[in-house]
Amino acid sequence: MSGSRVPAGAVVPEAHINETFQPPKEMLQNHPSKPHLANFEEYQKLYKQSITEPNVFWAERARELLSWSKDFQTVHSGSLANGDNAWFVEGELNASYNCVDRHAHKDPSRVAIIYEADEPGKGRNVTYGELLREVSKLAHVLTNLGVRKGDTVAIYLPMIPEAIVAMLACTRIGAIHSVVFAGFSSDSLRDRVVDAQSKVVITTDEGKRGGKLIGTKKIVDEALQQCPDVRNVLVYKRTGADISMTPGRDLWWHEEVEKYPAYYTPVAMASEDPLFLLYTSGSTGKPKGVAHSTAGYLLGAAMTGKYVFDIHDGDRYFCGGDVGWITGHTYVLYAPLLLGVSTVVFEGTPAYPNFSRYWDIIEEHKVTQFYVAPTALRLLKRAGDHHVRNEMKHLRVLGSVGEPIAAEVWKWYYDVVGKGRAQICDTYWQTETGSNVITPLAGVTPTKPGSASFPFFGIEPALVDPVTGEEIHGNNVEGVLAFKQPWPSMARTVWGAHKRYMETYLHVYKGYYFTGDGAARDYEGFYWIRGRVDDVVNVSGHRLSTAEIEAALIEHHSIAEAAVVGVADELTGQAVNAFVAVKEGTQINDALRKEFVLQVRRSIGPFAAPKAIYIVPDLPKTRSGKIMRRILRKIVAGEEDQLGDITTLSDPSVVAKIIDVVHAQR
Ligand code: 6R9
Repeated sequence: MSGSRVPAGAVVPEAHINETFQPPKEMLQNHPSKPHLANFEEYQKLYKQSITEPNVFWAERARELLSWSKDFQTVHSGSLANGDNAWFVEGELNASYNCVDRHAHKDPSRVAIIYEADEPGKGRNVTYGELLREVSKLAHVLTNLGVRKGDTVAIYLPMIPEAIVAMLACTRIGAIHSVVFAGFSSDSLRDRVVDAQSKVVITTDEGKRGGKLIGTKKIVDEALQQCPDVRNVLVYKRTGADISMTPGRDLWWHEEVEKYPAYYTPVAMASEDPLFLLYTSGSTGKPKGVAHSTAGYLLGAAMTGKYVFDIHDGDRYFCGGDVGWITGHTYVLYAPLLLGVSTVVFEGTPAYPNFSRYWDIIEEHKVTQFYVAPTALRLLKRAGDHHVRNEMKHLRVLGSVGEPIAAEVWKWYYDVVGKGRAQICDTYWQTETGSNVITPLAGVTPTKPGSASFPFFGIEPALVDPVTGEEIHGNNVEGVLAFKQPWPSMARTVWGAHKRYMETYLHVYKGYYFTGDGAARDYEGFYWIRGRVDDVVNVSGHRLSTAEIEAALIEHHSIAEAAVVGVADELTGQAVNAFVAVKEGTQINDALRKEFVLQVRRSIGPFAAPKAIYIVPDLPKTRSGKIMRRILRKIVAGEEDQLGDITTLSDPSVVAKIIDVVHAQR
């Protein structure tokens, strides 16, 4: 990556650099009222204030969008350099009160959750009044199990309303939820339960997704064999399967909640008390428990819900993300419920029972905002336009998240799904940022297909020269993306590893928050996210570390060494390709390759499974033993004529052998 200035158009070679879309006229005409900002100039004015007078800006929004049991005096303290940021310091509030009670008090019959089960037609609605009762009862259950303020609770649940209830019940009593995506293996679950020191795990008997059953309780049982500190497992009956219950440890959700009253007084939490942990992959080591604070995180969710997604009273918001990832935390649960609208909780997949599933849900529930990862859009685009047969005339906003969206996919989303009536919001953010950080505001910001457009309030981006660490000023430049100011919803620490937090995010370029992504700023100031500059691969919007997959492979008794690279993939964005050197005397055959794939599925989860396994005699290494993944990347991309200098390898002849293996498997 170069930090130097380049002529207009060169930084963003995409044909789309000059293709600007204004917020669709029809979106504004069909609007139930009007966007929260009058126009782009108003965004620019407010944005400027959010950077020059952040305390004034955020204090006003925090009091407007959140309900406090005790007001704050100090808006912000600390700095990026010291990693001690604190917001709304003396304030006290409760997340579940903000998401549920205040709306239930006004209108208990308003729908909070639209549950769309895996089987079409098998869902139900949960009103704010009901949600308050469900959350309260479960709060009693957790209290009775000995969960106290500051304790973590592991949640291993599929996409059902109870996942929301469980998360909110934790926040009601001041416990920290630690949701583990129900697609993770028992080993991954075990690691997270141990790292977070969770004593209680909440799960289901089974899950149901795309017509298939998932043995969630069985996976929990396996994980807990190595979690001696877990006292209780609370099991929600989803399918009624015959499962084993360990006496004294395992309890049925439905039996427990019957014991307690349907109101529980929310516990007042300090602004900076942790709200939740969410484990995410970095370029090295074990997954990190990213920790978010209460007030700052909630404010980021509410602010982006309001301004990015243009949420208004009466809206029906559908985020297709899973609560096991940050997108599900912020945009299935917190943003829509903080703003008191209805959120769709979808248990299934976009392909079951057919490729019209999303569009049918949108039509049936008159969805106003839809939010999904490009990987799903690529799949649905490929399936054919005839599956998109619904009018979906209530749609105003179509969001994209998790990976870059290619211009053709962007346009398909705009034309075929949105019929030119909805604004596309390509939202860039991360687990660590808590909420959208570079994104259009629906109804306000002009967009270009493939660009995440402009920074959200309070986000001051900098493009940094990766070599000198100097900021690159002006437009038409490219560098690594960093942020110059703290913002309320930024992660506060890595659970039990603050040093790692400092090293990963705040000490890479002192005084900046480092994203790990490369980006360009075009001649008009639009941002274009280039993808990770570290060893993180993005498969279907799921963030994986190559190091983690390599570690999983090496656990296999036949593998001597492994190197994993991300390869461009038409459907999943990137795919995992693994190169392994096996131990002497190992029989190489297809069954062995399958075993290696299984090893990763078991160790991390099915979504991390390598798409290709290449069994090679040796890996390309420098004389100091460093694996040259760059060479492997070139070979799988079919660019073996552009390998560059390989004479620094300890054994340059392995390259030709690896090329042979790759060719033979094509
Ligand atoms: C929300 C989420 C974060 C990484 C991030 C970047 C990639 C997310 C993107 C995007 C291009 C977008 N990413 N949004 N890349 N355009 N609109 O996905 O969080 O799972 O932590 O992943 O995803 O590489 O650094 P997370």
